Amino acid sequence: MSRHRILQLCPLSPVLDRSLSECFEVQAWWTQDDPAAFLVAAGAGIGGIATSAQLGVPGAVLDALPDLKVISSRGVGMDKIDLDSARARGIAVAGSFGTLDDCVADLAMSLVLDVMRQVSAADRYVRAGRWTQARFPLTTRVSGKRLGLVGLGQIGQVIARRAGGFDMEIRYHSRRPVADCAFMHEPDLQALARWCDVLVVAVSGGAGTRGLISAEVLEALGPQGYLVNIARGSVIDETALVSALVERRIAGAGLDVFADEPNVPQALLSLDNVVLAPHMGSGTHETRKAMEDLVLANLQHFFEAGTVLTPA
Ligand code: 8YV
Repeated sequence: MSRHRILQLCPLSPVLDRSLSECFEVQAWWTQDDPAAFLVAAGAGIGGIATSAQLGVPGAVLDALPDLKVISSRGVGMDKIDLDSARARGIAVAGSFGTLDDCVADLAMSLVLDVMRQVSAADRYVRAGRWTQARFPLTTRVSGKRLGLVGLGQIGQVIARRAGGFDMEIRYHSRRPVADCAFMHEPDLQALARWCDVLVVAVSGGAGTRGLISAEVLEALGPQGYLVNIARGSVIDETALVSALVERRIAGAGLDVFADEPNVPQALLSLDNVVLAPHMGSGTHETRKAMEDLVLANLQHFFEAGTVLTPA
């Protein structure tokens, strides 16, 4: 029996790459000398795509695959996949939903703790031998403070649970209030920023949230307020954020995501009130394995049963 042909857009992991090639006839898009010519010559008959949230599916690839039926992505961010076009063509789209919420929420809390208690800065202080000269300056208490969540989806809800363990008071902003939710919904994002001690961004990326954390929101957060972003760089007006941090118009930021990854604004590198992480929210052995297992399982389930297990 001939195997289903899938297009793999990027290397995923040695184990997953091998499993995909064992189960399907895989065409490796990223190894093609002329990817556009390859799609013209070999695009027909390709029924599936394996990709990652970071890469998504470029529009030109989607357009060049007339027989595409399923996209399976490693990750939950769908901001680089044109879901409307996929839906219009009846293409099933799957993400790694349900696998990474804990680890991303853990990292969000790490950044909250680090930027407010200055753990990374203190580590640099000790290593530089500065403790022998002077005591480390006082930091900011986390327990019992006010945490404002931008987005209360699956990851946001786990962050809220974690923050509850630190006796934090929680309010959230989203387009619509979440049903049966104990936390107060704040329809005005600037009001949430004014209210909270730390604003944690956990909303989906994409056109609908681009620049949501604007200069005005940062101004409302104010010189005592901290910002943490584990969502997408695009959600924040990064130019406004950099000047707010440089000029200390907000207290600090913990950032796992950036507008132009892996490039981080140069001005942030020398600031001690900023914690910088290399988009590693889901990056644990356990979670990446679960995500990768699901990339394969979604494709297999689709070709056997016509549906994906974790649809977008
Ligand atoms: C990963 C992510 O960094 O799930 C997402 O949307 O951004 C992260 O989990 C990455 O996309 C894994 O491929």
